[in-house]
Amino acid sequence: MAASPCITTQFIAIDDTTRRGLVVYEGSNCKSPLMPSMPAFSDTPTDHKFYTNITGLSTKSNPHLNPCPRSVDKHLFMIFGLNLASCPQITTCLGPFGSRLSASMNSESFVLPGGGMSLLEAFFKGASGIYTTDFPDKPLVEFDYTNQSISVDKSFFYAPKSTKVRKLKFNSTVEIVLQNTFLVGIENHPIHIHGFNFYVLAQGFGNYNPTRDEAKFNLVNPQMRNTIAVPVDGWVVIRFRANNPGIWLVHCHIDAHLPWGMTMAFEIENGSTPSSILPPPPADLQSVNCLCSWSLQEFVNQWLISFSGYYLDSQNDEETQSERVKNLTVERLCNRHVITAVNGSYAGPTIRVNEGDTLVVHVLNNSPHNITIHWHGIFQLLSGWADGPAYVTQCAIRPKHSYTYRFTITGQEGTLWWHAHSSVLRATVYGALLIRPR
Ligand SMILES: [Cu+2]
Repeated sequence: MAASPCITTQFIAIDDTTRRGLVVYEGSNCKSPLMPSMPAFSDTPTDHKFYTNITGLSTKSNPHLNPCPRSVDKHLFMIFGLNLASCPQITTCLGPFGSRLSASMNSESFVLPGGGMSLLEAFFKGASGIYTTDFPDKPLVEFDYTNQSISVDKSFFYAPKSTKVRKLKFNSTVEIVLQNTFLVGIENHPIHIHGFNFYVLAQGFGNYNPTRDEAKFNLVNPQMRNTIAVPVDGWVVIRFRANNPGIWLVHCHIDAHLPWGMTMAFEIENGSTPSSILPPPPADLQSVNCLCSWSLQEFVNQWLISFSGYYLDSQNDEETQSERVKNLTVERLCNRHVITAVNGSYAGPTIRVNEGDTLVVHVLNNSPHNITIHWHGIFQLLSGWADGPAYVTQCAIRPKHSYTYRFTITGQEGTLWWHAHSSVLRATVYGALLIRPR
């Protein structure tokens, strides 16, 4: 088995070594296995062929499967790409034209809220001034999204900074065209939706064309995902049911692109029955940092401590996990780094649960950074307070403070992961979350 990275951007250095592993069966006398021929790092057609050939499980092999919605209440069209932002005074910025890199969805560059509370707290309290609900259903201006010349067209460089969300009715069915663009940078973007799995109906290249491309929809056994890599020069159509009230972040999962603004959020309204209304927050929500401050300096400092190694001392308990997040000095390849890790380990502890379990995780922040933990791919039905993205569903846990994540894992099983969702700390603060059948 051999593995190499798949990367489409041309502007950053990558570790381009090939990893090889050898499995030797008992009784085998093969001494010199053949090295498979590997695709180029940016071989999008091969990558695309692999991903689009995956189909979903049948209801027989997945007892939790809800059928793909056949009708659509709300159609959205989202474009995304990189942008530039002006450089603050007395600062040197290393982006093109001396500017700072930025990013957007539908030409809105998302900023995390100030104002003393998270988006979810503002939703719960009906507070105004934290966010607005006018995220556009489609790009305000239509253009040739996958025409390479737009990457150098200055009229597309800048996107306004805003905290705009899109309201959705409880239980409505939503279809989204995710359209990649050639804005400033040319790159594959893995788009993640918090709180939901979605069906992938079709994927393709160029600009999405409903007349031509709806015929390609797989409504029989589509892939079900929580994150989809939208290829360079390509698009993906997804569908899901908005059956969970609260605020759910949608963002590119490349570490830098989220804080640059390739982000939006859904506000899913409460339903009309007690079982479809977001419950009040847990009591310890107030112990976290509700100044909601967010600065680029924090981002830059934390970037510098990322990408290193660790040490593990897991205290696995199937029902209650205690995570102690702190900084460690580690040595890898003769270099010494300070990194942030959980329970002294890299990767962090594996959490094993059964479907239907309630998981309780106490996070004690002994690191010098604000931190939160996200449970990637967990539906968080009526437990949005435990979802974790900083300043979205909670304010960050300050150094020397704690917060308890408590949620019931309902209707899903398989291998997921947990990771920090504050700044770029997920580069070292993460681990596996294994959900076994009940
Ligand atoms: Cu991205």
